[in-house]
This record gives sequence, structure tokens and C-alpha cells, in this order.
Amino acid sequence: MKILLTTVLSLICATSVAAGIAGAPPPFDKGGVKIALVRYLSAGDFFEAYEAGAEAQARALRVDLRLFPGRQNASEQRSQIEEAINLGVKAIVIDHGLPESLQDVAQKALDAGIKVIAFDVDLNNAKIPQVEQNDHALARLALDQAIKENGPGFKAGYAYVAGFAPLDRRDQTWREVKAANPGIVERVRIGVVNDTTAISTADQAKAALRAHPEITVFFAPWDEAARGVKLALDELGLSDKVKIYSGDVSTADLAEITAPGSPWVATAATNPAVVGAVSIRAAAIAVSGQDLPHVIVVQPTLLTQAELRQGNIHTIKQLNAKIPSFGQSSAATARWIPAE
Ligand code: SR1
Repeated sequence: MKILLTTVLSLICATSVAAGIAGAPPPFDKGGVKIALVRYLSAGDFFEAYEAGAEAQARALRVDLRLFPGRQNASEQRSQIEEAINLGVKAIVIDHGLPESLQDVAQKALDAGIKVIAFDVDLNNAKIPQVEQNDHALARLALDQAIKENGPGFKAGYAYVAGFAPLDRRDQTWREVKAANPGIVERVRIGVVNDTTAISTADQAKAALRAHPEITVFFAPWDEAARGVKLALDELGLSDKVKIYSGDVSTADLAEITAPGSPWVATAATNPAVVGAVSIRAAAIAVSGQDLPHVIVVQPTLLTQAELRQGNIHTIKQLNAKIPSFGQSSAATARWIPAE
């Protein structure tokens, strides 16, 4: 019975991707277009929501989306791109990764006539459009809020790992903000990227906060890191002494931010599902032969604890309804592309 059901379900899926979209340019008018999403990281709220958004947009486009999960393994990501090339995909979305291990294999895909879109990894190639979240604005929104609430002078902790394009861009803004406000002093820097970033960050943050009791602000511009700092503050009983300013948001984050006594007071974020959808739309537009800007931007929104509590907002769905510019993006759209 289970086998029969699975077979029927796969037939339904195959039929719907094979159907094509009336009025769409080739090859989308015929359906069955294969697009690969090759990732460097898959664990964490942002990456899960990004994938869900990419899948929803692919379904709406009747695209046969091939997903390659990220395990922070540069050579595996390279092999996955080779595999996607051999599968005969029409486009590859490369999501994060280390530029030096991807540039030649991305060029190999282009040489094979495959369109390539990069999300949050700078492949330094004029033929590869780049999707990003305006990371400078994202960091600026969070830091302006920190200055508004704490004044232009405070001792800060900072969570950062170099080598990831979005974090590097947010770091440029952090450096600019410190240079413009000499009273803001970075007392400690922590950072880790792994499958359990929040827990690993919590361990580092506990040591950092014990060593630097003068810290009153923590800038953690990735929600996994912010969750780790919050865990540390809760465990050390310091939640009323230090405020967290972050990047990113998820339904789980909203619960942490709005919880009574939470030190996580603001985040600047896009809806990651929207970013996933934009990445797939960009790939589809490239395959259709239409023009794309070189940089495709999804703009972030500042979300403060006070406004979230006041608006009784607890889920991403509620945020989408409350802030239309958060729930959708006009980036990489075309008349023939259905909404996800
Ligand atoms: C390790 S890089 C983490 C960031 O990637 C995405 O841009 C998310 O915004 C997240 O903060």
C-alpha cells in the first residue's frame, strides 16, 4: 500500500513539473526544467527557511529542483556542482561556500551552457549574478538601533567568522560604526560556524562574558549566534545587563526575542523564504534568456522587541501580513513567473 501511494505521489509530482506554464518563454512553456540548488550550509533556521522558499518557488514554476545539502565541506560542494552539471540542469544556484574552491567549477558550468546564480558567495565573475540581503544595510539597521538605545558609547561583544560574504559585509559596517563612534569599544570577539552554532557560540559567549563583565551590548549579526549569546546570558543570570542586536529572524527567534526579560532586543532581517524564492526566480529568468542585474538585492527590515511585543507578533506568517515588504520581494520577477 505504502509503495503504491509513493508511486502515485511521484507520478503526480512528475506530471506537475512536466506540464509547463502557458505563456512562459521556452523552456518553461514545456515544463520539466531542471535546476540545482547546491549549498554549503543547511543547518539552522535561516537555511531551512531559505530551502523551503526555494522549493515553493520551484513548484510554482514547475521546475524539477535538485537539492544538494550543505555539510560545510568545500570539496563535497565542488563534487555536487560537477554532479549537477552531469545531470543536465539548466541552472545552478550556489548558496554560500568558499569562493576559492568554487570559482573554477562554476566557470565549468558556464562553459557547459548552464546559468549560474550565487547567493551569499562572491564568485567574482561578471557572468554570475549575485543574490544578497543588503548586508551593509542590515548591520546598519541593527547598530543604529543599538546606538539609539545605548548611546554612542558602550563596551561590546561581537560574534563574527571571517570568510562568509554576508558576515564580511556586515563586519565592514561594524568597523565603520566603530570608527565613527570612538566610544563604542569591541572588548571581545567570538565566532563559530558548525551544525550546532548556537550551542557552540553559547560556550564561547559564557567564557567571554565572564572575562568581560563591562560588556553591555552584544552584536551578533547571525541569528544562530544571537541565540547562543542569549543562552549564555540566561545561564549566567546576566539577561538584564547585556542587550543583543542581531541579524536574521525565524518563528523560533521571535519567541526568544519577545519572551519576558529577553536580552535580545532587536534584529534586522529579511524573510529567508523570500530570499530562497528570489534565488530560484533569478535562475529561471537567466534560463529564459532575459536580463538580470548583476546584484539582486532583498532588503532587510528592522524588528524591535518593543514593536513585536506591541504588535503581538509571534510567527513569520504574522510578520508577512504585518509588513508586506518583508513577506515579498519584487527582486527577480517576471510577468510569466507565478508567485510561490
Ligand atoms: C555563516 S553565514 C550566515 C548568514 O548567512 C545568511 O546570509 C544569513 O543571513 C546568515 O546570517
